[in-house]
Amino acid sequence: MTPATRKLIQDMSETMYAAPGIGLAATQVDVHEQIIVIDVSETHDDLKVFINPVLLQKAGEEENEEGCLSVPGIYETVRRADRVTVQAQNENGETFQIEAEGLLAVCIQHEIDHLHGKVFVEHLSHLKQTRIRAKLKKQRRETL
Ligand code: K2U
Ligand code: ZN
Repeated sequence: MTPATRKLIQDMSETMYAAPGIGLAATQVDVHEQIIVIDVSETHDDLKVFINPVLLQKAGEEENEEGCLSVPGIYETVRRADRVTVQAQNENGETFQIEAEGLLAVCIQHEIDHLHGKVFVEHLSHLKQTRIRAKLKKQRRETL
């Protein structure tokens, strides 16, 4: 773990807590490294760091209302697996595996999507995506 990566993780977790959010991917802060940070705890003191995360298994299905720091103001229901097994390295470079369910499973899938350049709106119907593009365009016009 280089000092630069340690600093990146520090910055990412601060950005996530300040948003406030429950997850953040390095690509969202314009750093193209396979790193995500997640904290779904009520007390915001259970930070999980996943380096080079890989989804080994997905099971079940659940729908959740999702938002995203990269597409502010858009909230839509997204269907995802409700249990996942993910393998990653931690801050000490050790490889670990965890089985997650519920909101943690949703967040892991949401953040790994970001690492692959995907945002949650791409899981929606084309009709909804068209409406969202129009809404974002209108938002941009209004803020200009
Ligand atoms: O990656 C991001 O954009 C951060 C999201 C992660 C996220 C969105 C939807 C569902 C799970 C994770 C932000 O944390 S959005 C804020 C938020 C806060 C509490 C619950 C859900 C979303
Ligand atoms: Zn997001």
